[in-house]
Parts: sequence; structure tokens; C-alpha cells
Amino acid sequence: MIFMASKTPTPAPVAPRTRPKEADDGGDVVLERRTQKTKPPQMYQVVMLNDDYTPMEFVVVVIQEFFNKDRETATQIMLKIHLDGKAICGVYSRDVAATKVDQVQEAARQAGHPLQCVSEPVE
Ligand code: TYC
Repeated sequence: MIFMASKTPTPAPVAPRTRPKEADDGGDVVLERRTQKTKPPQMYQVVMLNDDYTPMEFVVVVIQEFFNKDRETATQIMLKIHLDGKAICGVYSRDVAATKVDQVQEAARQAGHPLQCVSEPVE
């Protein structure tokens, strides 16, 4: 049997169906309001403690060195510790605060002073 080319005409392409054009609404975008999911990270304060033996000058230098305070601010913080028993030297992320505590304690140990400081979460 001989096959002939079909003479059936190819249907014309059909335009995709689109929604009827609506009047321009001005382009305003309404974002869905959602409650925030991520909390800011917990911060830690490094608190230095008073003792009866560490020289005031040593404490001032430590505060200047490790907490980046000028001499006047460092002296005020040292005096607050001396008078109140403790004071905050700085507030940092957890890892940075822990490093500050290590640095202070290592400097105090090397110098033979009993200076202590601790890191605690900020309320
Ligand atoms: N009380 C100490 C003194 O009279 C001074 C001092 C201040 C010690 C602050 C520790 O964190 C401190 N020599």
C-alpha cells in the first residue's frame, strides 16, 4: 500500500488563555506580616570582682588592655569594683566574653595576683 502525505490541514496555534486584563491597581504590594522567628543572640557581661590584694594599677592596666577602655574610664571602673565589690567591664557575644575572662585570668596568674572575673548572661 502507498501512503500519501496527509492533506489534513495543521490546526492553527491556539493563543494561551489569559485572564482578562484588570484595571491597574497602582502596583501596591502588601507583604504578609509575620512574627519574627530569630531572636538576637544572648549577650554576656564580663564582671570583674574585687579582692584585697591585686594592686589598683594592675587592674586599671588590665581593663585598658583587654576591654579597650581609656585610662580614665578604666580607673573609674576599677574604683567601682573596689567600692562595690564588682563592676561590668564590657558586654560581648558568649565566645568573646569567655576569651576576655581567660585573658584576664592568665594575666593575673602570670603576675601572681588573685584577680578574678566572670562572664554572665545579660538579663
Ligand atoms: N581592692 C584592691 C586594693 O585595694 C584593688 C582592686 C580593685 C582589686 C579592683 C581587684 O577587681 C579589683 N588593692
